[in-house]
Amino acid sequence: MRRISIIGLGRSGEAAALLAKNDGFSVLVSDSSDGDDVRRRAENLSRQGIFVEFGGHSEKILDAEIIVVSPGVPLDIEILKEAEKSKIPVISEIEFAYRHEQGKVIAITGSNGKSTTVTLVARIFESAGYTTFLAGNIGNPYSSSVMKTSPSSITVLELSSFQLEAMDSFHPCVAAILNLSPDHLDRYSSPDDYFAAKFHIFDNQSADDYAVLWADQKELKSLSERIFAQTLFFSSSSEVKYGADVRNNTIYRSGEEILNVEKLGIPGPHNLNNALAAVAMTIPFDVSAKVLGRTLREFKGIEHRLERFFEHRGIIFVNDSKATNPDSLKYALLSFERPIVLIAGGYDKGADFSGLREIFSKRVKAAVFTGDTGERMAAQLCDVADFCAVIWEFEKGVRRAVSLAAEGDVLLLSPGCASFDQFKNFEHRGRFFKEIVQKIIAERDSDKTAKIPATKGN
Ligand code: UMA
Ligand code: ADP
Repeated sequence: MRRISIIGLGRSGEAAALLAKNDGFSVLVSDSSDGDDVRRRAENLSRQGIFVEFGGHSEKILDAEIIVVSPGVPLDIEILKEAEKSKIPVISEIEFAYRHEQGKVIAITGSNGKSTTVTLVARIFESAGYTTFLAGNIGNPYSSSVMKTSPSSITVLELSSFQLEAMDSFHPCVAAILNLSPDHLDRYSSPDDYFAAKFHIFDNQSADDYAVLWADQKELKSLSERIFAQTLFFSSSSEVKYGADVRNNTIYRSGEEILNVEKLGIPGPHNLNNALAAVAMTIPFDVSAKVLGRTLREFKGIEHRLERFFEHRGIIFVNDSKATNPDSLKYALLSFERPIVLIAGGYDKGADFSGLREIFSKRVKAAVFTGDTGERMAAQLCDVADFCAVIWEFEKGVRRAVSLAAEGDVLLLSPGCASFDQFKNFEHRGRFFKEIVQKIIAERDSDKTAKIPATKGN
């Protein structure tokens, strides 16, 4: 029997194990942790005849003809070095799933805007009548949906830099890099290393395929010389012949009018770029201007991305928990005209926040820095905000920020950092933030009510 080893028993590892079992492999899954989530998944897989080890990676992994790695597993761990010595091929979960793909793949990467753009692209193709699957970094492992694909289906894949490592035959017919800014410096030795992982998205493309790039970013424009596919550009500041641009405040697709910018359902300059990227990606397919325009109007974005979830006494409350690097925080600050009371900070990925000084001085009325990066962010930014506080504990930080907001302000959670110092993930942080805000407001309102003397009845 053919043997396969899978490293990491998170969402990707579990899905890859089931796919491999379905292929007829004898499957071993190995996880370095022995936490509750791993044990729960291990129980599920064991019931289906899949062998699982946890609490460490043993040499048993090497008794396989192929090793599949989950995205969160760095490729330089000891057991993978052993695998390399033994010449056992190591591939990513995405590459493994792709080997089962029956239809076309649109793959999207970039430092920011991936989830918003893949969701929008999937909506557009669904509206145009295509059988569409949405998978990858967005949270649905590709291995879970790939067996449902058919020659006429389209899979829209969100790919992180981690997922683009250890690729081999992966070949999307449309591949896009939305933008590049430094991130994940806890895993990569330099921004260039991280960018290089992203460039793998174009590796297997040929002249029949399409590469979609942001024309306004110099590094991406110059990349087009190294691409074999046909290039489609998108730009909000200059005209492009093939691709998507803005003319007279209207979105165009290769010269064809699509929608007035004011009617776009998602706010902010960054979301205009995401929408333009999505428009460019429809060029190789049969998607009418009418369907495209309607979907761009109706799509209102996704949870935890500049999500206006509440308005109270003239203060707008916004949850941007998915802002996990300095660039996404910058765009959040650019998206509001009102004074901003900001809650930022979180898990330390080694990012540098000094590039935000100018925008801070213009837009931030008060900043509360929380979590592991709080002190460092404060050292880089406090002197340019009107008011600044450092409070490690998230809930206490939110309470302080709410006390600083007044009518006409935006109270914005846009951490600029990952969440793992105090939360399971960015969704957990965003949901907690929304709950705690409602609780604080309810407490304040009931306090005020208690202080109003009861009116005398007659
Ligand atoms: N593990 C090992 N050995 C190691 C390191 C980790 O066994 O050396 C184990 C951990 O103990 C854990 C498991 O690996 O049990 C976790 O694997 P994973 O981190 O790959 O997590 P998954 O649940 O499979 O989720 C992954 C993506 N996670 C990461 O890239 C960190 C999810 O992206 C993705 O949605 C999912 O696959 C489905 O494709 C999340 C993410 O944070 C949202 N992505 C980063 C981001 O967006 O910034 C890149
Ligand atoms: P990703 O999946 O790449 O993390 P998301 O769509 O989830 O992207 O958005 C993550 C964060 O980045 C949010 O705070 C969002 O407001 C911001 N953002 C979205 N699109 C862009 C963009 N094109 N450029 C910069 N920031 C962006």
